Amino acid sequence: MQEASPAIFLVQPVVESALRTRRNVSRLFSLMPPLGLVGIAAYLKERGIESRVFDFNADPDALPELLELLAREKPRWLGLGGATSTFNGGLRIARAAKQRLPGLQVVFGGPHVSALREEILQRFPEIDVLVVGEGEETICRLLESGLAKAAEIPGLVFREANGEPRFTGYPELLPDLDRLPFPAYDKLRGFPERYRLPLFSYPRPPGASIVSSRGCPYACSYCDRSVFRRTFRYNSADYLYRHMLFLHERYGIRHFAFYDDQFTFNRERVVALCEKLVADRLPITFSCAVRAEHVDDELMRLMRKAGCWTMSLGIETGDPQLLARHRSNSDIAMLADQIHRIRRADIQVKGLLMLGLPGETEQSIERSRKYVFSLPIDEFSLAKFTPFPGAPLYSEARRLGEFDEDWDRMDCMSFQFVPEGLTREGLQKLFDRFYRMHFRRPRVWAHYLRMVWRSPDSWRRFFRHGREFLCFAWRGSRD
Ligand code: B12
Ligand code: SF4
Repeated sequence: MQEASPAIFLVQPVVESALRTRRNVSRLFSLMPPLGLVGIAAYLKERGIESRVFDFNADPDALPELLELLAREKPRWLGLGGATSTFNGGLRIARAAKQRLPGLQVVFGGPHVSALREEILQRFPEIDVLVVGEGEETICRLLESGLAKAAEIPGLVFREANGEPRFTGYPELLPDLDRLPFPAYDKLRGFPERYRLPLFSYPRPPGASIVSSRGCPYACSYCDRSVFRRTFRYNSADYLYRHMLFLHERYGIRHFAFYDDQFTFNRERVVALCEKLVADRLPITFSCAVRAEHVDDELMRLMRKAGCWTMSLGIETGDPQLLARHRSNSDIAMLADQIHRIRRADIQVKGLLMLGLPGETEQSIERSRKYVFSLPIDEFSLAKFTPFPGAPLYSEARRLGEFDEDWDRMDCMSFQFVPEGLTREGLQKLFDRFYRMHFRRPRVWAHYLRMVWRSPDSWRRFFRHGREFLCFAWRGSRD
């Protein structure tokens, strides 16, 4: 049977400035599927609408092929996803595509456009329409009814006859996430082999990332929640188990990385999932991100038994005053206690930190470093704070420091924001010192040594690209 020609090409753009610099190496550290786009592709397919998916993260040189296929298959629509850092990359793809296929209509979705909405249509004439917030139902209705009916479809920003952008309001949230089909992984070229979870974050490949809930009820100052907002909806344990089983049986996935904002927010669901994993002895492992107040000893033990390998925790900063200023429910003593408990449950801990928040000082960085180094954390990641559109701090950033809003560089790998009282060079030095001192600690070396047998594939990958990694570690973060 001949396949129907696609109505839309869905594209995940890449951070273009990173491609030109050493930061491109970060793609070797980790490369994850664009779950939003393949989720939309599966949803459209259920409604009889065909699509193609291009992931420029995996294929940074795919533009000629994309343009060739556009000219041959002539879809009506080009849909682009991505965050702030990939927006300009997406724009360049849209321009080239419109030139190649005049009449092509361009729609953008994802966090960046959901946060800036009307401003985007005002500034970028090459974009025809935006999908704001949860995208599945809105894009489906747009493709079925066309731009002429845009005013009747919630979740869009479109141009009225006078050229003024108009937001039709947030769409009703999908009431039951279990009704969503599994993402269309088959639309990703080379899935799962070409995709890779972050180095040392899994015991055995292949791995896959999953997002099994939407929204977060907290309101941290640095976090953009313009897509799923402050609700919390989730897949049931049964759906999630079937999803994992599908990925295990169809693609041989052996490690699952849950990228939920709040994996354990609903305790019963995690208990039910873990009990099923234990009972059925599925030979898999998983990692997830949790908030310290949403795990307890009993849950940790069960999760460990079910295959939990690592828990990531947002620490952000070890300076109590700075933390209280930026994060809901901050209690660094409780956080420390929970980290010890997770370690005692034999689950690895990854700490997620940020440097350069408004109010940061040399002293707060030192306090943060001492706090983190006093804890049994196996790994940590130190992001350079960036005020993203949609985050509460975005509108205040210019008042609280120096903010160079260069979207291409807003990938948390350079200091686009410098808090009052510090300089960019000074911050960079403190950042380098933090990492240097981290890597001088024997427990850190012991951790990587243990990885020789705990995650041999990571070491294989490391040696295969050793030169690039070392070069990146030495200079990459300063590009
Ligand atoms: C997994 C994840 C990653 C992964 C993989 C990303 C990938 N390949 O897609 C990794 C770890 C690599 C990553 C990296 C980064 N991430 Co990230 N990430 C996430 C996370 C946790 C989940 C994304 C996801 O898959 N969600 C599930 C799907 C279903 O939702 P979705 O992608 O939003 O898609 C829906 C809608 O947005 C919309 N939609 C999306 N695309 C499109 C396209 C079209 C055409 C349409 C119509 C609709 C549409 O419809 C979809 C279905 O409802 C989100 C937070 C979150 N909870 O969403 C942050 C998030 C997207 N990341 C963020 C950031 C800041 C980053 C980094 C810059 C820094 C960092 N945190 O490390 C880097 C840079 C990435 C890059 N190169 O651009 C921010 C983005 C903020 C912003 N305004 O830019 C978020 C929102 C976190 C936050 N709350 O601040 N990230
Ligand atoms: S940082 Fe985490 S806890 Fe805070 S609002 Fe964002 S997702 Fe929620």
